[in-house]
Order: sequence, then structure tokens, then C-alpha cells
Amino acid sequence: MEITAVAHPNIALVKYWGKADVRRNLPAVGSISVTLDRLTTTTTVRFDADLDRDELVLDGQPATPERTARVSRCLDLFRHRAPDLPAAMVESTNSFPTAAGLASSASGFAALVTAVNGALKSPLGVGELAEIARRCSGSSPRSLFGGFVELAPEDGTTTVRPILDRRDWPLEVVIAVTSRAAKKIGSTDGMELSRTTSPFYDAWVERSPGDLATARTAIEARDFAALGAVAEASCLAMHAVAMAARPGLVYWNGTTVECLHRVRELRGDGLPVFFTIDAGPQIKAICEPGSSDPVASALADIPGVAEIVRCGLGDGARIVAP
Ligand code: 2P0
Repeated sequence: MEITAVAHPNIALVKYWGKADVRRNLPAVGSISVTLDRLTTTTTVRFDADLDRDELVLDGQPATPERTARVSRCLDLFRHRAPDLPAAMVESTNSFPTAAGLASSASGFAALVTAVNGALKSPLGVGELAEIARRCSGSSPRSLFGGFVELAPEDGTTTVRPILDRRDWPLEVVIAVTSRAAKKIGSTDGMELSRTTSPFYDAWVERSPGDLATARTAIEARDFAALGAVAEASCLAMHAVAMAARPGLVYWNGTTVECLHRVRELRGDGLPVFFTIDAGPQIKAICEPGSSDPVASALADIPGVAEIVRCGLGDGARIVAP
């Protein structure tokens, strides 16, 4: 039995940073994201009784033991519900750099759980599937849906729901890739260091519900200026929390900062654009429909920008074969 699913990364406009329960990977705060098109993870899962253990091939190469173990732990969450699932060969390919702040774990686990679910005799409902995805990667349930998506903590678990269809507000995203190196400190470790050592962490958690409400209202009203204001504030607050950890976490390079200022200048000149930055050095400029051309060319001109990737908003994870 071989099933292939695809999923796209998502970019949070109101950030998830920090866990309420590390063991169950329960986020301390909700988050709101947009799912991208174009950047794609394609994952094929083949359950095979002749395999001794789960195997992972990532971008054509046998994966590290750590990555393979993480995928195997995800498969085990399905085995709790379907104990006769044999070992699996998982082949996953990203059309973009892995682990460099382009949300490869979100699209990776969204594609994985969607493919595995398609192989089950009785597939799980989206709530249970999102719970498994969240335990594997806190941002991945958001990639199960397309367009604008909210992940909300709720009574010791989370719910995930679409807020607005991509066709109803087709924002454009310009990603300035400023480094292709994998980051040194992953999100999971960065969040824990922030929770345990950053003096700003509690204020961050307290502030989050207000930011989520502001962003939800702005999305429902297609109010670009209001969404940009809360998104930049959420991004900078997340990085401030991380920078104030001990030792401080600085995910940016000099080019990231140049791009941030350029986006604000462009906005000052009248272009509808705002930025966000995840746990890596890439900068993502979110643009109103039809206004990304001048943003892409302005960011491409900044020394240190290695590549510009342009996306629209995309669909949720789905099975593509058989
Ligand atoms: C976000 N990030 O909301 C934030 C902003 C990174 C920066 O969600 O620890 O890699 O596996 O639950 O899934 C990172 O998400 O973290 C993330 P874990 P994951 O997009």
C-alpha cells in the first residue's frame, strides 16, 4: 500500500512561540497563519511487513537517525489507534531548503499524516489528525488547511480551523532567502530556552489572545493595514522574547535587518506590504493582491539576498496518489 500526499508550508502572522506542555507538544499560545502555494513537500508512505523498522529518505538521501526517529514517533501515534500498521518506508522531498526558516517541518508533517491517514482502513477525522500532527510539529496542523488558518489552544488540546478561503483575499508573499544554511537552534529548543530563561516570556503569553483577536478581525474585514500592524508586532515581540533568553537567540543576519527596513520604507512610499520573520534569517514580505512586483525587485536588489521566492496562498494538505 503506497500513498502520496502533498502539503505546503505556512507562515504565521500571529506567532506560536512557547509550549504549555512539552511532552504533549501543547502550544502556550494560539497562532494564525497563511498557507502558501508553490513551495511543496511531497511525501510517499509505503507500509511494508518485510521492513524491520521505519525508514526515511529526505530529498533523495537517507535521513539522519534523529529525523528518522521523529518520523517514527509520528507513525507510532497512528499505531496507538491502528496497532496492525507495519513498518513504513517514507520518502519526502521538499522543493525548498529544509530547516532554514521556511517551515519545512510544518509541510513535512502535514504531508506525512495526510498520507498515513489515507492508508488506514478507517481514516481519522480532521480533529484527531490535527492532534497527531501537532504532537509532531506544532505548526503543522495549520498546513492541513489552505488560506488563512487559526490554531487555538483549548482545554488541554488544540483546535485548528480555516478563517478565510485563499480566493477571498489572495495575498501575495515575497520570500527573501538570505541564507540557505540550516539554523543552529531549532524552534523546539529555542522555545524552551525562551520559556525557561527569557524575562519577557510571561508578557508574551499574556499578550497573545489580544493579538489573535485583532488579526482574526482584520482578516475577516480584509483590513490589510490592521493585519500588517499586528503581524509585525507579533513577529518582533517573538524575536524580542528569544533575544532576551540566556544565552540570547538571534535568528537574523544583517541582510534580514536590511530587508526589514526596506519593507518599511516601501510601505512609507505607499506600497501595501508588511514583513514577518520566523525562527531563521529569511524575511517574508506579505503584499496586497497585485502589489508584489515592486516589493520583489526592491528586495532582490539588497546585497546578501540570495534568492527571491514568490508565492500566493495555497490549499491544504491532500492525497495526490493513488
Ligand atoms: C510559527 N514557529 O508560529 C512559529 C514562529 C517558528 C517561529 O511554529 O517545536 O517547528 O515542532 O512545535 O512546528 C515552529 O514550529 O515547532 C513555529 P515545534 P515547529 O510559525
